[in-house]
Amino acid sequence: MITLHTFPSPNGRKASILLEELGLTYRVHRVDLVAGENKRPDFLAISPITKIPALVEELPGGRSRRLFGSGAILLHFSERTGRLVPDNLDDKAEAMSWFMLGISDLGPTSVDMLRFSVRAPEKIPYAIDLFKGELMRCYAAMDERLAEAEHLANGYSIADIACFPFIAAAAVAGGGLLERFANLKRWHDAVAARPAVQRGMAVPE
Ligand SMILES: N[C@@H](CCC(=O)N[C@@H](CS)C(=O)NCC(=O)O)C(=O)O
Repeated sequence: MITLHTFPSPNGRKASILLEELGLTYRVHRVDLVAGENKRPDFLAISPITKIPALVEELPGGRSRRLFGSGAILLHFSERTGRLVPDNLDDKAEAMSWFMLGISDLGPTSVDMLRFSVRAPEKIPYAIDLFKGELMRCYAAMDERLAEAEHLANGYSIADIACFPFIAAAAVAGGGLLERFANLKRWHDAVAARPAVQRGMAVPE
């Protein structure tokens, strides 16, 4: 059995979308980040950085395996099942490149943009302009790629899952993002229509 420790956020939803796409049975433990549940010793033992998503897999013989971070979770299960990642080395290289853009550029930059433009007590124009510019670079790169390809790699893969929740969050936040990037909108709407994505986006309820 798999227990997913998560919270309603884009990083958490990458993990739940993946588990739904793979049809794996899992239970959900909602970690209340607002109440600081992520700082408790039992959660620290699963996620040393005290961030969700994290996951525990019970294995035969009473053993268990932990995984923390959306990137590690996506890579582990795609490798274990041989699904959601292309076999062909050229296609896999493309998939890994977009996967890493989602994990190391789009995700952190989206969070930093929110922090500096909304949450910061003092609005620092340099920081807001910097993260806005970086975010536009991510959106423009994805939009250009999606002008020539249906998905970020050749076929739906963990690259799409690594990026989708942050694009969905930006779409919900407004600001006309999807109106400015037509290919990104077409891709967003197609991914959002997948039943497994809809189930994963609703976790935790
Ligand atoms: N690199 C991690 C980042 C995870 C992350 O930032 N999680 C946030 C919620 S989206 C969190 O747990 N924040 C709690 C905290 O910072 O204390 C990933 O890709 O999963």
